[in-house]
Amino acid sequence: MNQVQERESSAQSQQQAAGPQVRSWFHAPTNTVCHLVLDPQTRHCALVDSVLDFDYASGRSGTAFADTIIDYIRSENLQLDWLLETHAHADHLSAASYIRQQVGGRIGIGEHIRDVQKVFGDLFNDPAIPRDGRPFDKLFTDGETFEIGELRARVMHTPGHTPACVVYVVGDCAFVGDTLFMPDYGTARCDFPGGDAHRLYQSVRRIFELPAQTRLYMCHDYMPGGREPRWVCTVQDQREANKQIHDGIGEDEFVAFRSARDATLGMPALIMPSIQVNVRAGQMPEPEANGVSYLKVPVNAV
Ligand SMILES: N[C@@H](CCC(=O)N[C@@H](CS)C(=O)NCC(=O)O)C(=O)O
Ligand SMILES: [Fe+2]
Repeated sequence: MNQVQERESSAQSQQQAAGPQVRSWFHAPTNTVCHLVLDPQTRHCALVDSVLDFDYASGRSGTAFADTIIDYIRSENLQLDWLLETHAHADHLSAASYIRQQVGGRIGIGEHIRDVQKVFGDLFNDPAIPRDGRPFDKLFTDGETFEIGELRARVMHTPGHTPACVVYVVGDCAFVGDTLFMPDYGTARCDFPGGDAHRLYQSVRRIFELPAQTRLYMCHDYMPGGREPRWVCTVQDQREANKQIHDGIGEDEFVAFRSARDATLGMPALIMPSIQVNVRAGQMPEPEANGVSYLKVPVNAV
């Protein structure tokens, strides 16, 4: 479970001096990609979708993957302004709270996380799960802008995979979370609570309206056909070649495909711990009287 792979984004060499620089780390156990976006002028940066190692069988969490990124931030003397979450992930635990504790930064997520907290607070019958957006530091609205050093970032609300999903557009880069995956894999599932394939289609069409050369950074790669992990391509690449949602595919065709595929998918292995931790911005539930923190499993409720 603690296998860590680190790769520099192949697109880094293509970047212009003044624009954002991106470095990415691939977390092999959950197929998740964590991206650091950096303003080279000021050395301020933001980290998108960090991962905490977690072995469900033993209930043990680990920080090896996060520590690799923390070491990089420290060794490069970077100032981490933001820990950005594209959504409340259902397949891995966020390391945002741990990383904030180590190197600072504010944890941001889309404002509709409140709805997700309510759904899962009710499912887990846990009054300790907040419903008001705490303990996130910042809830972003659609179209809101913010700074990473001198880089301007913009938030797009892109529901479909979950109701709270957002994309972060930073200069000529966009961190698309679980909307699109690489063109040879397709799109994210829409069968989680509050998911909606029609809304995902509309969200992807909004992403496709970004300039054609915008570099899109994926949150996951499932390495179809056993190829090497890949996580960046352009809007044009997606519009031309995404096998599930390229420009030639209409909404009804996409929704029919997505619904049929979703009906075949099992739940992610880590969905139960992930949801309980991620609606708390990556914090474990408060320890009980014996000092141990517990995660629940709702029996026959999902
Ligand atoms: N087998 C994986 C499943 C991961 C999964 O369901 N990924 C979601 C994103 S959180 C997805 O959209 N998958 C798309 C698909 O497989 O079509 C696990 O257990 O973690
Ligand atoms: Fe997801």
